[in-house]
This record gives sequence, C-alpha cells and structure tokens, in this order.
Amino acid sequence: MIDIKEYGEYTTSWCPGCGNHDVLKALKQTLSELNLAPRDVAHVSGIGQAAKAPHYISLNGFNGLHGRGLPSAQAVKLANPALTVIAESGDGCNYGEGGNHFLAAIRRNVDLTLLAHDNQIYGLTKGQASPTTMEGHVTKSQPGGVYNSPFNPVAVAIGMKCSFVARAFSGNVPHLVSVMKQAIRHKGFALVDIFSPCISFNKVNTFGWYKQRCYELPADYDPTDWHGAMEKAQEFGERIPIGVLYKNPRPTLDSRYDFLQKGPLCKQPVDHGTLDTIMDGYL
Ligand SMILES: Cc1ncc(C[n+]2csc(CCOP(=O)(O)OP(=O)(O)O)c2C)c(N)n1
Ligand code: SF4
Repeated sequence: MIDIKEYGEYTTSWCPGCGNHDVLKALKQTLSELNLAPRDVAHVSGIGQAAKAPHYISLNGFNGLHGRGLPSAQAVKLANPALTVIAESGDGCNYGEGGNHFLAAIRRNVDLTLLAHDNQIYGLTKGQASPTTMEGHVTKSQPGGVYNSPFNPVAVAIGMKCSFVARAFSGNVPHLVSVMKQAIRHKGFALVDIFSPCISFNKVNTFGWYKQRCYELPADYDPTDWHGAMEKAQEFGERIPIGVLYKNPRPTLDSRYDFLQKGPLCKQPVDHGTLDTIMDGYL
C-alpha cells in the first residue's frame, strides 16, 4: 500500500465545508489502497471548482477546456494504456458544456474512470443552474426558478448500456472509497456521479439534504440487471440509492483498434515522411 503522503498535501481554494474536500480525501485513500504510484496515474479535468482537483494532488495532471476533460482523458489512455486514467470535473463541465463528450465517451468505452462532482449548480461561476439543478430551484440567474427538467446522468448512462455506472455521496467517504476502487479496477468507461455539496451557492441540495436521502444499495442488488438498474436510476427524491447501479462488460475501444495491438502509441515510431505528407495537405 502506498503512503497517502506520496499524493501530496496542498492548500486549496475551495470553501471550508465544500464536498470537494472529501472527494479528494477519498481519491487519495483509493489510490493508496489500490497501490497506484503517482507516476502511473493521469488525472485530467476541465474547468470549474471540481476541475481544480488535479492542482491539489501529486499525479500527472492536465486541465482541458471547460467540458473538454473527457476527450483529453481518452487521448491519454489511447496513447499510453499503461497509465490509470482518471477524469474529474463538475456536473456543468461533464453534462452541460461537455454533454456530447460524455455521450461519446460512453459509446467509445475507453478504459478510464470519470469522477463527476455533482453539486447540482455551477459553483465556480457563482451559482447559475447546471443541467442537474432541480426544477423550480431559484438562483440569481433563474429568479423565477428553473423551468427545465434536470438531466439524469446515471439514467442516461444506463440507457446507453454504459460499461460501469455508480452513484456516491461525499458525506460517506468509506462507501465512496469502495465505489471508486471498483470503478478504477473496472476495465472500460466507468462513471461515478458523486453528490458533492456546494455550501456557498446551492442552499437546496445541502449536505443534510443528501444525508437524509442517500441509502446504500443492498448487498443482494444485481448491477447486471439492466431493467432493475434503470428503475433504480429513476429514484431521485425522498430516497436516492448510492452504490454500483449498473455493470456491462463490453470490449474497450483500444482492444478493437488493430494499430493499437502493436503496442502503446507513445512507444510506436513516428513515420516522418507520412506525417509531412499529411501536414502538407493542410497547407
Ligand atoms: C465554454 C465555456 N463556457 C463557460 C465557461 C465559464 N465557466 C467556467 S466554470 C463554469 C461552471 C462550472 O460548473 P461545474 O462544472 O458544475 O463545476 P463546479 O464549479 O460546480 O465544481 C462556467 C460556466 C467557460 N470557462 N467555458
Ligand atoms: S463555491 Fe461551492 S463548489 Fe466552489 S469551493 Fe465553494 S462550496 Fe465548493
């Protein structure tokens, strides 16, 4: 087991009490228990409060544009499959600005884990509604309340037969660690939607709100039953299930590309002649 200190300790710019602190703590514990050395992990994000996570941990880090963490994460994994790749960003980044990339990532099934901090609000830009904000929620930019129906990331992912779909809560770190471990060990695209309260701009979905509602899926729950998983994914109100909702072992993208069977792209020689011809085509 790797000492947790190896992942560093940094001062963050997150508000004290923000759910993101517990997600970071859980990630360090998960990596340590999985015995993953910092040099073997790539940590990729977009833009936002949650997306600052790579700044606060010693791993190979990369910040993409807002909503573009997933394309970068997939490229990293395809170029160097030896790396464990973790994409981490907020609900706005993944389901709003990056919505199409989220759908494409599910379809492609590159072997990586997405940790989506779901605080049901845009935290960094001070509290506008995000795709997961509940209908009727009043914000400064939606003074009449949100009219749109909220996006349900886990139902969409299960509907698309995503390889691995889970939900977790930052207020239950031992459970979050167990879910993160399963997601990272899973071969294929793994979504972990994590309720991570924004204490400054979401006064509706507070820590107490999630704590009162979230319950762990029972031990006899069958995550391979698609219909059962779809039913569980709809449960969002007085009670919200957390845990691994759905698992569907599908071939990963890298296993289907012939040229990747010759070894990692980052180790394959560059044919400069062909590269020049391609580049000339753009000039
Ligand atoms: C294309 C684009 N649109 C909008 C922005 C402005 N912007 C930066 S962060 C952000 C919201 C982030 O919210 P979320 O992804 O939910 O993360 P949180 O801050 O809540 O963790 C927005 C709208 C941007 N940088 N780029
Ligand atoms: S504004 Fe919200 S999301 Fe951002 S650090 Fe503070 S509590 Fe967390």
